[in-house]
Amino acid sequence: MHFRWLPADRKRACALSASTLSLALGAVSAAQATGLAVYQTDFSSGIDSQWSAGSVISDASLGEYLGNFSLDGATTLTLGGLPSHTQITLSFDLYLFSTWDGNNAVYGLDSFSISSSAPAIGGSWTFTNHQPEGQSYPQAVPTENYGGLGNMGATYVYRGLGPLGDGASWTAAHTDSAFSITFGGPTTQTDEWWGIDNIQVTVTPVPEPAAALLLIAGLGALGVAARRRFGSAV
Ligand SMILES: [Ca+2]
Ligand SMILES: [Ca+2]
Repeated sequence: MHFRWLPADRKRACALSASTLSLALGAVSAAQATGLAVYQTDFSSGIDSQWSAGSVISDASLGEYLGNFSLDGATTLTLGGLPSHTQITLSFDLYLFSTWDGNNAVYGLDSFSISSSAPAIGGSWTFTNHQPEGQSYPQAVPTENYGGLGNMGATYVYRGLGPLGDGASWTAAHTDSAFSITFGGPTTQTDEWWGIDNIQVTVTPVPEPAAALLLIAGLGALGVAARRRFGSAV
């Protein structure tokens, strides 16, 4: 920012005002952007009462996770009393066991789905853990992708099963004080199984009224200071 047409004292005042304003706005936008964790578990302490089904499985390489669900199994996490918020974000890991057959018409479809009270967080996809069978994920069936490990029967670990691929999370506009998410659901097959782990739900809080009032008060104080410094011309 340049103030070369102003006297030196006004340059300092404007620079101070601009930096103070940007700090105030920055504080509000940071509060808006920061996610507030409302639920998280790695199942190392067992299963919480918010889950409708599942057992904690202890695996030598995966540690504790919630499982084992057959292809047509399901479990629902229900959260209530969420603080006022504008967005909700979900992240979780998915473990696939046995021989998932993806889009194979004979041994499939082997699919996994999620559905939630935030419609934008949901979907159904096929998975395979061996080629040459194709899977739809991260697209919808019947899209063919070949992301299998090439090792039939290998445990397929998705660290962050997101809408656009591995290593991602789900975010949706959401304001309700309750949120529920169902993992799994009806399928035509039952002969593979899966588990989930490292569940995290965060919300983007509505800016506190106090923060907004503080910003307005700060802007008012800046205006008073400017009038005192520059006289009544403003
Ligand atoms: Ca775990
Ligand atoms: Ca199968």
